[in-house]
Amino acid sequence: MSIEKTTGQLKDLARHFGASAVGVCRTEKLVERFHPEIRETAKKLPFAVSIGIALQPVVLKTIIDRPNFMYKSHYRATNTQLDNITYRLAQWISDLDHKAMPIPASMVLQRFPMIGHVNHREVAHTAGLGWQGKNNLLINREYGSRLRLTTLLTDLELIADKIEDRDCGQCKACLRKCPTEAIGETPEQFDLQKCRDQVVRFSKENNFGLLICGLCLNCCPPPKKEKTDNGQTTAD
Ligand code: B12
Ligand code: SF4
Ligand code: SF4
Repeated sequence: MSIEKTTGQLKDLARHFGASAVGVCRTEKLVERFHPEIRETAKKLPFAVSIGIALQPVVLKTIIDRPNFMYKSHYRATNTQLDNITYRLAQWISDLDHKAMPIPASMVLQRFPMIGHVNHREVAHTAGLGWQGKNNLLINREYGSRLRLTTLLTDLELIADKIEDRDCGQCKACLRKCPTEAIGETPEQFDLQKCRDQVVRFSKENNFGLLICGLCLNCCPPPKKEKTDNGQTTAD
C-alpha cells in the first residue's frame, strides 16, 4: 500500500471511530520532551497521529461561572472516547505488522510539576491541527478551543501535515471570561500559576474533585471566515 493510501485510510478510520480532527507529524524534534517513561521507546516510533474530539457546545453552554457536573461527565466521556480511538487505531496498525503506542488522553504522571507523557497541544500544533491561543490552548480553525486531544505514536510511515502558522489576531473574548485574569494579550503572558490555583479552588467547592474549569473554552469561537480578493476563504 502507498504512504498516501495508508495515511488516508488511517485518517478515515479515526473519523469513523469518532474523531473530529486528525493530523500527522514527525516526532524527531519533539521526542526529547516526552516523559522519560516512554522516551527511549518513542525514539523508534517517528510518527505521531494527533486526534481531537470537539466537546459539545450545548454542554459547554451550561457552564456559567464555574465548572459543573454536566461538564465533568462530558469531560470524562470524551477522554474515554479518545483513548478508545487510539486503542483501536493501534490494533489496526499492529495488523499491518507495525508498532503503535496510544498515549493516555489525560493522565497526570506527577504533581510538581503536573505533566503527562506527551504534550498533546504541541503535537497537535506540529500536526497542523491549530495554533497556540491567548488562553494557552490549541485553537482549531473549525472548533476553536473545543478540541480535546490525544496522540498515537507509530513506526508506520505516514505523510505529515503542514503546520498552521497563525495566531488569535484581535480576538480577546477569553481575557474577560477567565475568573482569575490568567490570560494576557499574548500566549507568552499566560499565567499558568494563576490558572492552576483557580482550578484547585474550583475542585474544592461542592466536592467537585476535578482540576477542570472550561470557562476559557466555552467563550472561544471558531475564528471568523472571510472572503479574500481571490475568492478563497480565510480566517482572522
Ligand atoms: C497537567 C495538565 C493541566 C494542569 C497544568 C499543568 C501544566 N504544567 O501544564 C492544569 C490542571 C492546571 C490544567 C488545566 C487545564 N487544562 Co490541562 N492538561 C494537563 C495535561 C494532563 C498535561 C500537560 C503537561 O504535560 N504539561 C507540562 C508541559 C507540557 O508544560 P510546559 O512545557 O511548561 O508547556 C506549557 C506551555 O508552554 C504550553 N505549551 C507548550 N507548548 C505548547 C504548544 C501549543 C500549541 C500550546 C497551545 C501550548 C503549549 O503548555 C504548557 C502549560 O500548560 C494535558 C494532557 C497532555 N498530556 O497534554 C492536559 C490538557 C493540556 N489540558 C487541557 C485543558 C482543556 C485544560 C483546561 C481548560 C481545564 C479543563 N479541561 O477544563 C485548563 C486550561 C489551562 C490552560 N489554559 O492552559 C487540554 C487542552 C486541549 C486544547 N485544545 O488545547 C489537554 C491537552 C487535555 C486533553 N486531552 O485535551 N491542565
Ligand atoms: S481554565 Fe479557567 S482559570 Fe484557567 S485560564 Fe481558563 S478560564 Fe482561566
Ligand atoms: S477566545 Fe479569541 S483570543 Fe481567546 S484563545 Fe479563543 S480565539 Fe484566541
